Amino acid sequence: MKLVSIVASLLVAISTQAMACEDHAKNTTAQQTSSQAPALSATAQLNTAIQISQPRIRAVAEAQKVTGAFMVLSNTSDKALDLVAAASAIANVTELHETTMQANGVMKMQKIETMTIPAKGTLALKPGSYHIMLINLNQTLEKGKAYPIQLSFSDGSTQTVNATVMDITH
Ligand SMILES: [Cu+2]
Repeated sequence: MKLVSIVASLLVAISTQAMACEDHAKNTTAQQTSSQAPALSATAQLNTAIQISQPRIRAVAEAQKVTGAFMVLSNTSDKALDLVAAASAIANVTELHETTMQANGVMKMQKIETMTIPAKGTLALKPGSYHIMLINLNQTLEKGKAYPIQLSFSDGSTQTVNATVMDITH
C-alpha cells in the first residue's frame, strides 16, 4: 500500500513538472513572437496613425561620413501630422532635410524643422526631395543590413523603423 501511494505521488509530481515545462515553452514562444513583430514591420505597431514603408539608407563609400535615409510615410488619420524629429545610433547628428531646385537650376539642401504628412495621404522621402540626413556616421554601414531610425511625430507618437542599406541611384 505504501509503495503504491509513493508511486502515485511521484507520478503526480512528474506530470505537474511536465505541464509546467510545456507552459513555459508556450510562454517563451509567445514572447519571442511578440518581440520580433516590430522588427519585421513598422506598420505592425499599434496606436499610431503613421505607417512606414520602404525604409532605406543610401549605401556610401566607407570614407563618406554622411548619407540619406528615405521612406514613405502614410497618414491613416483625418488630421495632418508632422514628422518632427529623427534619431539614429549610427550617426552623431540626424536632421530632417529638404532638397529643392533653386531658381538658377542648382539643387540646394537645407535643414527643416518638420515635414507634413497630409491627412489620409502620404509623404515620400526620396532623393531630390525630403530626406533624413545621417551626419557624422560613427560606423561602417553594411550593404543589405538594416539599421534602426527613431521617428517622432507631432501627435506625440514615436516609431522605430529598420532601414536597409542599399544602392540608391535616383
Ligand atoms: Cu540632406
